[in-house]
Amino acid sequence: MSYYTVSKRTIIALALLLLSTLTATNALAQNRRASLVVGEEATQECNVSGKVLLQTRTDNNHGRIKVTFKHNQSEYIVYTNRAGYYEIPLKTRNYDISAEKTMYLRSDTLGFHVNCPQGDPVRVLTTTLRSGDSVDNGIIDLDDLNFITAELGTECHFLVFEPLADVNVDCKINILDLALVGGNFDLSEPTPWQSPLTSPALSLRAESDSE
Ligand SMILES: [Ca+2]
Ligand SMILES: [Ca+2]
Repeated sequence: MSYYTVSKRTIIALALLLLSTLTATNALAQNRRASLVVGEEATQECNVSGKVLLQTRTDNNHGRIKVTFKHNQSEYIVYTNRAGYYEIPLKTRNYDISAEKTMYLRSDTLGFHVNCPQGDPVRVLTTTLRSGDSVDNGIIDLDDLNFITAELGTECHFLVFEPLADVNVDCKINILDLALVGGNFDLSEPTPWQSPLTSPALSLRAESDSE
């Protein structure tokens, strides 16, 4: 009888000890999983890349275009290379994106979600900036037409030449520049960003290398 009692107590004690050990282990594992998830979200980062085109420019010399990714009060700025390509490391977040350059209307897209996936780290974001804002005030209107009209007939080898009036950057200020302003007349910034495209990194790099 005594042997049975001791054994029963021992079994109960062992069971309680085992239960508390399992509970503690499970809690520890849960805490570890939680901290891993938080840590992963905080450090997920990938290269976001794309191209900004300038309307009417076909010479592959787009100059450096400013692209800004904004998240809350933080701004992440990158400049394109002269062919219009950019690449910037960003974390998984929502961003308001702007592309801007003098003489062109700014292009915006709001709340774009950058989600850095495993094994496919690059997203391709492309837009085209509208030309004709020679009087650089964010709207294409009569002021721009008058500004260009005053420079008609001049070419860039003249002693006096106003590059801001040369909308298509062909070294001549003529009817083509006026026509481009006419085509965008009354547009104002921001113009919408083109639908963001998602594509593997290889597509962008292949396109870039071919130019
Ligand atoms: Ca203007
Ligand atoms: Ca021109």
